[in-house]
Amino acid sequence: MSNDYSPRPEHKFSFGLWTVGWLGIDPFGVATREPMDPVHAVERLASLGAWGVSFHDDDLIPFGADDAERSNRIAAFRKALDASGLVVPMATTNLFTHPVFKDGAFTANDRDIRRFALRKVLRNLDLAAELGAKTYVLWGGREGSESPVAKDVRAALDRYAEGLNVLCAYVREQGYDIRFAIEPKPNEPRGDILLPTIGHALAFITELADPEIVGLNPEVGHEQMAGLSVVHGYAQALWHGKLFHLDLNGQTGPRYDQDLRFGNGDVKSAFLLVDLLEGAGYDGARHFDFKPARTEDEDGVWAAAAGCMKNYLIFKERAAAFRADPEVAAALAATRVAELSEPTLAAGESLTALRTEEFDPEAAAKRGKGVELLDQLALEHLFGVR
Ligand code: GLT
Ligand code: MN
Ligand code: MN
Repeated sequence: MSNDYSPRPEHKFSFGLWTVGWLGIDPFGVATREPMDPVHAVERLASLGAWGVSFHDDDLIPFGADDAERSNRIAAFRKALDASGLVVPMATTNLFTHPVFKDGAFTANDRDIRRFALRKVLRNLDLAAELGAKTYVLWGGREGSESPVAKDVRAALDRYAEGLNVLCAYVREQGYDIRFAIEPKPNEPRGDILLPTIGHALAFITELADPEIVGLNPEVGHEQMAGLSVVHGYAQALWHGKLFHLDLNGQTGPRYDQDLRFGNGDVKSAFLLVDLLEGAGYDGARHFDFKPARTEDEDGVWAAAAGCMKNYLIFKERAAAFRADPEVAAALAATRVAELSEPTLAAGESLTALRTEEFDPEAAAKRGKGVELLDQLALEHLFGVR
């Protein structure tokens, strides 16, 4: 087992400013930490071995700031990026904190609020392009309802699609090298959020005017909040060519959005997700969207950020060991995993050949599938005992 789990820029680890900068405010308590200067966050992330930093407009420029303050903040951030070598792979818009968005942004019933939301995104898209971001995330946390009586869901989806169509057309018109990534979440802060899962979002994208530049930013914990398999969900996003970006974190089953450090929570899913991403050659950002526990001071924040990256590298090394183990190869062969890649019909084969084939279902039904042994080997590699 190798012991070099030191993160380096080529690993493409990135963090949202809002993650390490989370103040620890929750529905029951006030902040437990001081606000963090984005410049400080950039410096510390770079020194830990991260590659990138992402931001919401309001993480960088306080809501309502005047033009002078806006330029100063952007200039300081840019200077820190240049000095540290950190890049901005992704940016996004805060369409959820200010009370104006309490009934949604792109899908607010009030048309003037929807128009304001679009203006806010357009403005930050210009900044994202200026800072070199290639992905623009859309997390519609406030797009939803507590009562479907007060929200015409079909009209809301029309307006959601309209908003995305406007943004795609703008990006094309400006010649920006930016793609959009929708982040699904089933609930919280709304009782029910629109586009609640990877599957809903994938279906929605097919109805857009320019589906090519719209994909997904799935978050580990959000799929688990919906009680779904993270590995199945990410694999399907990959299959559709829509895994544009991702949010790595931890969650323990369906409950409130825990945003645990990556590796905490459902360890097995985290390990198998890294195995999937590395095996599929995913080459985008390994972006962490987590909240350092409210119990922590700033040292704890950096311990958590370092832990996210280290855990990813441990899982990556464990997955490589699992894949290289001859006993695993034999177990995989016994479960016929590779056989699934063989088309069910041979090229040009007639249905007559299929329909007249000899087959003994009783004998086939008796075959054991060898899953328990294979899964046990995966766990032993994860535990580090092989
Ligand atoms: C917010 C949310 C996240 C989203 C971010 C993007 S902000 O913290 O909980 O899941 O990824 O807007
Ligand atoms: Mn979350
Ligand atoms: Mn997220």
